Amino acid sequence: MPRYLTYFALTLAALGGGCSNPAATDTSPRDKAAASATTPAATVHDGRSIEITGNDTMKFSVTEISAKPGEKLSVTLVNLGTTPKFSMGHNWVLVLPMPDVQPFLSAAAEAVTTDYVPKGTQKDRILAATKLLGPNERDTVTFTAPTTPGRYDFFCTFPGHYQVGMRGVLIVG
Ligand SMILES: [Cu+2]
Repeated sequence: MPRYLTYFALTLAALGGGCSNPAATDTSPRDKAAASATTPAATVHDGRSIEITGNDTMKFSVTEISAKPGEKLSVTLVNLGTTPKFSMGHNWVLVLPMPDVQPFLSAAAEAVTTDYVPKGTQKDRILAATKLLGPNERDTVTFTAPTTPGRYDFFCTFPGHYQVGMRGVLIVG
């Protein structure tokens, strides 16, 4: 409590009350207004916001997302782990349905220079992707859900993380 308020309170106490003192009720709303003015506004993204965390256990906090066809979504991935990015980076990559995900994962594992995001034809299968994140980093990707109802897999393309279970599904319907 600021010193002048302490003094004010003590003065009121000394006077034996203050519940009905108009000065006291005047002060409170003004303080609240000042406090909210200095509170930073929340970051606004387009579309429905979905926050997903990942950590050193190589799992996503959200493994199923439902969306309407063509709905605008804003996915934020937060890496809450502590292991350095070069050995435990995480990203969130949404892909088109494919008969076998293995070729995609192999291409991703080899794409060291592009943060494990594959190039060429495999890249064309990506619908949305965040950056590869180290500890305490976050990234948001805004995209439009496919207009075709169905199940769209998402996962982390850091080598081995899909296999451990760092994956989930976007259900459009
Ligand atoms: Cu990962």
